[in-house]
Amino acid sequence: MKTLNVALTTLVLLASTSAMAGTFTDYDTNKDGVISKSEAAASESLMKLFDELDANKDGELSKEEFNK
Ligand SMILES: [Ca+2]
Ligand SMILES: [Ca+2]
Repeated sequence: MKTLNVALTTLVLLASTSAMAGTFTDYDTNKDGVISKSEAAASESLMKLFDELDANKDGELSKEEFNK
């Protein structure tokens, strides 16, 4: 059981590290090249910035919009 716990902890740490890195591909979970609002919801801080970043107001973030 101890081994399993260590493995799970490692997974959680890895997951939170990649969330914190916050790269475009991390958020674009369905890999369609844009971040939808539901994908952005994975990050509270991204969600707060979403409307600001969505320059053309189409409800999705392109890579260009995300990198601003
Ligand atoms: Ca997407
Ligand atoms: Ca947009």
